[in-house]
Amino acid sequence: MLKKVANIVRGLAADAVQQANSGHPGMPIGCADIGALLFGEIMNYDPRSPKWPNRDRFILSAGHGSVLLYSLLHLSGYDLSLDDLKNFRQLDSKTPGHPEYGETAGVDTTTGPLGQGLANAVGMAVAERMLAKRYNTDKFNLIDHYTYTILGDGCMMEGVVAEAVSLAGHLGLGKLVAIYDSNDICIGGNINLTFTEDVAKRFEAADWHVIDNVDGHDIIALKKAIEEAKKVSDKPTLIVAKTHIAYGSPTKQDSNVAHGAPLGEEEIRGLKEKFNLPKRKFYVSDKVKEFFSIRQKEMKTNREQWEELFNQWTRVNPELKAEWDLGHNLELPVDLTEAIEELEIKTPIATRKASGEILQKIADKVTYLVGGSADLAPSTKTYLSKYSEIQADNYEGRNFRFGVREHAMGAIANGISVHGGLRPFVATFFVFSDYMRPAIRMAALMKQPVIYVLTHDSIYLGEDGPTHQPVEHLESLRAIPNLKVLRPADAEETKVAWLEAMKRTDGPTVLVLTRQGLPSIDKGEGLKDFAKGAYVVKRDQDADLFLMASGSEVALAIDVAEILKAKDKRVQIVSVPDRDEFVKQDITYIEDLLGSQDSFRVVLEAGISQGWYRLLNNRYHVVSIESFGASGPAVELADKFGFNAEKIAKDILNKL
Ligand SMILES: Cc1ncc(C[n+]2csc(CCOP(=O)(O)OP(=O)(O)O)c2C)c(N)n1
Repeated sequence: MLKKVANIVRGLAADAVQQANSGHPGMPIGCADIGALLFGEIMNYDPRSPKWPNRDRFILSAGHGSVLLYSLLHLSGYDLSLDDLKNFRQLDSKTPGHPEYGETAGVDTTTGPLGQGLANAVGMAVAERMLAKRYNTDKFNLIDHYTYTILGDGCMMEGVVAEAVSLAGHLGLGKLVAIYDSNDICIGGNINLTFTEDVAKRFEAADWHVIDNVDGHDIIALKKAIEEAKKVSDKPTLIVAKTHIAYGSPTKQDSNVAHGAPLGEEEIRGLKEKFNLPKRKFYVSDKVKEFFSIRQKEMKTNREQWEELFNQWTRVNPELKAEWDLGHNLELPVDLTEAIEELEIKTPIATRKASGEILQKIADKVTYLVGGSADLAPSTKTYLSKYSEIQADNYEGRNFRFGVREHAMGAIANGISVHGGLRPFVATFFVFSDYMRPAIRMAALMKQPVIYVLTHDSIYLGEDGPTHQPVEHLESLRAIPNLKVLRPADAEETKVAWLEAMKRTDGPTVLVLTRQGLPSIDKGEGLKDFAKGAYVVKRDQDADLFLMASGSEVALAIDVAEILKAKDKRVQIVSVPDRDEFVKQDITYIEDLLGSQDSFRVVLEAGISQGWYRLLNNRYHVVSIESFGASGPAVELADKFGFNAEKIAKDILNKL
C-alpha cells in the first residue's frame, strides 16, 4: 500500500510543479517512498491537531522539495486541499515555494536555506528530551516523540550541518533520525564534481549511528532501517538512503535537469505510465484515500489517549501543569517587572555584566527560559549559575554549551522555540552575529521569540582589534524585518531592555551590550517611554541642538552637552535604544524628542551611520565609524575615531 501512496505522491508532485510552471519535482519524486513510509506508517501525529505537543516532528531540511511535504500533508488529512496543491507557489496560498512555518498546518519549521533544517531538528530533539525530563513522572510518559528529518546532498555540504551533527552526536540525541536523500545530484550536476567525502564516516566520527546504503525506494528496507534507528537510544541515527532523483521519469531520472524545473507534459506522461497512474492531473486513488482515512482514525485515537493521559497527569501534578502552561504560552510571572526593577546593580558597569545579573534573576522567575553561548559564557555573562548544564546524561539542565558553532546555535534555538514549551536565548560576541545571521533571519521570519545576547558591541572592546569590532552590525541587524534590536545605555536601560525582550512573543530580540563599563545615566523623565524606542534623557524644548545616541554613546552625549552648555548652547539629549521602534512613532512624538523639521540634530553612534539619516534634517552632524576599527586600548581608539567629547563639541559649534 505504501508503494501506492508513494506513486500517488509522485503524480501529485509532478502535476503541482507543472501547473505552477516552477518548482522542484526531482527530490519529491525521488523521496516519495521515504515520505510515504514516514507519514503512512512510522510517524505519530494527528492531522486534526497539528500542534499536538507529543507528535513526532518532521523537518524537510531539503526545503526545495516542499511539494513532497504538501502532497503528504494533503493525503494524510491535514488542512491542505487538492486545490491548495493546485495553487502551489501562488500568492497567498498555503503551498508557498518553500515550507513556511505558520502558513501551513503541519509544517513544523520553515526550511529552504539548506542545512538549517537539520539544526532545527537537533533543537527539536533536544527540546523533547528536556521536556521529558521536566514533565514525565514514574507513572506518566507524557513527552516521548521522535524527530525525523530528510536532508539532501546540498544540506550535507553546508557548514551548519557539520556543526549541528557534531553537537547532536555529543549530546547523544537518540530520538533524532536523519534520512539522507543520497541521490548524487545537485543543481550543477553530479556531486562527484564537488562532493566526494565519505558522509557516513563523517557521521560515525561524530558518534552517530549510521545505517549506510539503504535502497531509498525499497520500503521494507527503509522500514527496517528506521526500526533499527529507534532501537538505538543513545545516539542519533543517519540513514543513508540511496535514491534516484526523479525516480521513474523516462529521460530525466538521475539528471540535474529534474532538480528545479517542471518535468514537462511528455515526461510526466511517461512517469505516470511507469507507475500505472491514470493521466488525470492531481489524481488520488480511492484506495489511498481509504488507507489514510483509516489511519486518521487510528491517529485520532492515539492522540485522544494521550489527551486522557495528560488530563490524568494534570490532576496528579497540578504544579507541573502550571509550569507547563507558563512554558507553552510563554506567560511571564506577574512580579517579574518588579523583581527586575528592584534588582540593585552597582555602577559603573558594563551592560553585558548588568545583563548577566538581570538574566540570573529572570531565570529564577521564568523556569522555561533556557540558553547558552558559543563558548563565550564567561564573556557574555550568560551562564545561569544556579542551574546545571545540558549534557547527554543531564537534560534537566538549563545551560547549553553550544561550543564554537554560532550558525547551528541560532538554528538549534529556532528548533527549540518552534518545538514549544521552552524559550531559548543564545549569546556570542556581537561581531559573530554574522555567523548566526541566517538563523536570526529565520527566527524573524518565523516570528520566534528567541533572544540574542550580543556583547562586545563596538570599537570600545579595544585590543582584540578590527576582526572583533562590530562596525556595520547594528545597521545590518536593524535591516532584518521583525527583528527587534535594542542597544541599552546603562544598567537601568538594560533591565528594561530585558523585560521588553521577555514580553515580546511574536519575534526575536537582540540585546546589544558593551564590554566596557558605563556610568548610570541621569534620566530626567525616567524610562517610561523606553518602549517607544527613544526617550528624553535631558529635556530642553528651546534647545539649540538635539543630540541623540544609543548605548555607550549616550554617556558621551551627556559630556558633549556639558561642554556646549559652558559655551551657552542649549541641548536636548535623547537616548535611542531601539531606532526602528522610534521611527514608527507619530511625528508629534518624534518632534517632541528631536525638535521641529529645521532643528539641528546630532547623532552619536559607534557604528556606520547609514540608517540614521531618516531622522536627520538639513542641518545635522553625525559622529559614526565608517571604516574598520583598530587594535588598541579603548580610550585611545575612541580618540582616534573621533569619539572625544571636546572634539565633537568643537565640530558642532563650527556647524551650528
Ligand atoms: C543555503 C542555500 N544555498 C543555496 C541554495 C539553493 N539551492 C537549492 S537546492 C540546491 C541544490 C541542492 O542539492 P540536493 O540537496 O542534492 O537536492 P536535489 O538535487 O537532490 O533535489 C541549491 C544549491 C539554498 N536553497 N540554500
